[in-house]
Amino acid sequence: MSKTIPDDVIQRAAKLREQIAYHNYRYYALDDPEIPDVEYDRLFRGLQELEQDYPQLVTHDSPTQRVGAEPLKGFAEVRHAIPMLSLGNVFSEEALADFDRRVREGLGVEEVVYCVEPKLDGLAISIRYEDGLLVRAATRGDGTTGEDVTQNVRTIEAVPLKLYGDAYPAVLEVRGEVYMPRAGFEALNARQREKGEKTFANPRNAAAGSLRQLDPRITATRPLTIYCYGVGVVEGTELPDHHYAILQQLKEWGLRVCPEIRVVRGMQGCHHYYMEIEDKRDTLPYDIDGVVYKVNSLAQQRELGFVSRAPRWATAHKFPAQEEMTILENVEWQVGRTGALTPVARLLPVHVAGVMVSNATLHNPDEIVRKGVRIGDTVIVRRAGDVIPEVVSVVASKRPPDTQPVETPTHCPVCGADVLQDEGEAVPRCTGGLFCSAQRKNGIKHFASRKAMDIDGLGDKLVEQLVDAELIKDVADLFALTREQIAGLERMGEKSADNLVAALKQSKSTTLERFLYALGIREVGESTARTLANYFGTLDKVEEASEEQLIEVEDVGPIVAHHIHTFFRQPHNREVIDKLIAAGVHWPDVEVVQAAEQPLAGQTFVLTGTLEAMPRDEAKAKLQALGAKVSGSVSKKTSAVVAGEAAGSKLTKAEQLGVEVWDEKRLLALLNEYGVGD
Ligand code: 9MJ
Repeated sequence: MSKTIPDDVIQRAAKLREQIAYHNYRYYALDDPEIPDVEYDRLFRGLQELEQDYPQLVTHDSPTQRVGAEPLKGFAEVRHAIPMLSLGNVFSEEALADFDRRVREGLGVEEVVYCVEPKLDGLAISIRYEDGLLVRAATRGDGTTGEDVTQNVRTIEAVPLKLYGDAYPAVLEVRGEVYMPRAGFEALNARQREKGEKTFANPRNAAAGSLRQLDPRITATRPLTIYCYGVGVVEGTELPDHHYAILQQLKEWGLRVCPEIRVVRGMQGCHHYYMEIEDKRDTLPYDIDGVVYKVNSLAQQRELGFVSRAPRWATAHKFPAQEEMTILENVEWQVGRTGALTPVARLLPVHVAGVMVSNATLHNPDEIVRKGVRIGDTVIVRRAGDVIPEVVSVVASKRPPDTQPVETPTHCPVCGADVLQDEGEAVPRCTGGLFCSAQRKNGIKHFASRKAMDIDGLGDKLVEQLVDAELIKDVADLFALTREQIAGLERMGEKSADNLVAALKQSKSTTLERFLYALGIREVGESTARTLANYFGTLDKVEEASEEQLIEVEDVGPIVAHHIHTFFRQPHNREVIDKLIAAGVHWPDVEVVQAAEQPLAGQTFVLTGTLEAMPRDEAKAKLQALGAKVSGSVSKKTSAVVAGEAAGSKLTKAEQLGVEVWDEKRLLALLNEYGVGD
């Protein structure tokens, strides 16, 4: 016997569902949450508790009922009443011009207005709502028939089980892309690795594998989400007559639509958009493989019609492929500044996104095992943006019979010292220390680099020549170099020797944070070096600090503290530091400002565009000195975006999110207020 439900409980449950629906709408559709996550969780748990006490309250569309069903034996087929389209492709500006010309000629107009969208790299899906309730979700399949993945799609929190509001059509099929954001993908792979389970080669495969699970409880643990970009069957209500307006309408019903979607004029507008998105590609939180152009007017879409399954009114403009196949010819081990051995794949050269690639990183021995890479294998290499190309996976079906295993060396390939891998460490290391010329060379390269001592003209090749010619053994020897010694080297003339001597002299005047960073202490990057400089103020205090004192510093944990402490306990390191100071390397002491006294503590700024008064790096350093964080991307947490000349997408994002936008004058006024303006 189930107990009767008191009226106030019914009302409370209804109220909670209404609140949860509203906050889901704010969070997913508007990307503008009104309440913190903990408050949302409280509402959700409140509803769960009521439903536990009164199971009759549970409805199929309750937000608590995402994962319910038992595993399936297989997926049923679903016929799409309106086929799911495929898109034609263009790969060049010329092909885009052809597409636009065909559209203009087909319509007999001078200029066409397009809706332009990022092309998400996920899985196309169609979700059917009847009277606002999610009744079926199907994959695209061949466009006519797909697979019924309703149980799995119900577990995606960004997909409403019930449309928001009440003005929705009796029947609505929404179409969109289910995808896995990059951060979720990385986290999923990390979890899979920990459990010793299969990892995924890229977010697309991870999304596909997650959506095609027979057990929805597994799908529910996968960080999937969705962006909607179209509709299929619609009954009972007229939708707007322009594509962009339809997408805005979908948002009103609680469906997620990509915020990068715009309306542009003509092929020029399309081309600008392509370049803007290509520029942004690496900073987007999800993978895309191009952009999509769609004629915005539905009347014009109808007029243009289809060629077989692809519409004449839309096309995809693909970015050059970031992944290609090639052969792994050998693996060599590079020795870094701290002795870390990195396996580098020597590849049969292959063009990837317009660049010839013949080397790619394999990261570390664990990754080699995880990917099952053997020498002679056909592998997939990926080159994304400015990052080093990497071997992503092996094409197992192409493995020839005579492949060789990749073995971690037992001795350093450069100096012959033992190679050891500490418990819990991902990388093996050469134990040769400064006896190893590779470690020495890389330490010196780091010391000279732009963000360290910034020694202009002292490039990697020159450091190698200097070490090989035994003109320098450590970084302090740099300052004893004479123009004659330098000019005597291959490919160096008197002029470049003079320039280098001058650059060395100039670099002696530095800052404590640069100097600390330049020392190349393990795990001490730019940001830790800055924190240490600001916290301790002088080199002596950093050198003398105990591990306990170091741990007190923000962002310094026990491991980093141990590395710093150990570094300054090595007589050799102390000697080099003394030699550097004796050679004239100097910096002003840093005025120590306690965190609480830092006037801009807790504030985050984003700098964009060109500043007139000072380079962005300098403005960044000044803001940081006052305790502010300076970030590369705009979010709702950003205190202000400082927009210089020709500011682009970050400015747009700030405007969309309602983040304060400052001009340079306002920034200077703030810096002047604290006496750091110039
Ligand atoms: C993706 N993949 O992001 C379409 N798509 O429109 C967008 N795909 C599409 N639109 C019609 N943004 C067929 C496919």
